[in-house]
Amino acid sequence: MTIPTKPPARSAAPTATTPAAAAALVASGWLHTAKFLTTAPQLHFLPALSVPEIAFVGRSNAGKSTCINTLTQQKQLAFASKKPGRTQHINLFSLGKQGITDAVLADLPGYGYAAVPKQDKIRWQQVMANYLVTRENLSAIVLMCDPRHGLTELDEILLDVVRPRVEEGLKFLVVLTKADKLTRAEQTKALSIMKLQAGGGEVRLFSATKRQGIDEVSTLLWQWAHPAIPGPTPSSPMLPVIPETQPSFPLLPVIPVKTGIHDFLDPRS
Ligand SMILES: Nc1nc2c(ncn2[C@@H]2O[C@H](COP(=O)(O)OP(=O)(O)OP(=O)(O)O)[C@@H](O)[C@H]2O)c(=O)[nH]1
Ligand SMILES: [Mg+2]
Repeated sequence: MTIPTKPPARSAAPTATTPAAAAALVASGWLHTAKFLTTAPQLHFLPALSVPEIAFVGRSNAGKSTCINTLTQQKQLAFASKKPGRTQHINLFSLGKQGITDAVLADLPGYGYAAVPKQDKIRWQQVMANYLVTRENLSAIVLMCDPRHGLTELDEILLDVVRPRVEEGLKFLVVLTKADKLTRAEQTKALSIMKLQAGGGEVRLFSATKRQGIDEVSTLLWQWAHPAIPGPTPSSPMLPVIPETQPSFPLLPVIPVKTGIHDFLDPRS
């Protein structure tokens, strides 16, 4: 007599138990499609694109490249390094299922690293300011900020540079990086301080090492890149829809001293 054997258990596909988890699954599946698209030392080398572009900006060493690698679940898509100033070009990564690009992530060079020669610093800050002001398909900015340092003068100048575009509808998110370096209480405090400074704008805690905040940030980026779709898939209205007519984002109180792009090129930084 042959004993019927049990069919081997199938490896379970990831399932979501809540609408938020379902949304995060869709968002991370989308982010995992990231592919290197191009790198540009200057703005005019970037291809003109019509899909939404989401730029990661912030101080050198804040964790921009690491965040991109973590969200896309790829170890070396963006170059991350202990040595500040690792990213020196604007690097674009395309996203989209079935090979159809529907958004692009941009990893920008960091600013504020003291050891960079002055001329290089000015050149890079200029490239960046030009990018933020003139890149037509730029639809969202993720400002990476190490909560142990808070917003620096250069971050605030960057906010002033992008403020007019944010008021016209550009999405804005502050990611508090390296949250693993803070205690729970410090994280809560940093989050509420930044929320106050961001004037009601989006703020999230994030840690690449502890894999904290990945779902929240992924879901938000997915929503921003797919504003016409009400949920993670057209048939499942799971994500809260971000109203198209959001009130203009007040960000930070206007800083009276430094307000222009030229101040962003502050050679003292
Ligand atoms: N503990 C901890 N370290 C992190 C985290 N994210 C990044 N780092 C570390 O911070 C350092 C800088 O990370 P990068 O991702 O290269 O920073 P960047 O903002 O891209 O830097 P530039 O390219 O110089 O502008 C690296 O040593 C990373 O391993 C995090 O969430 N937690
Ligand atoms: Mg980098």
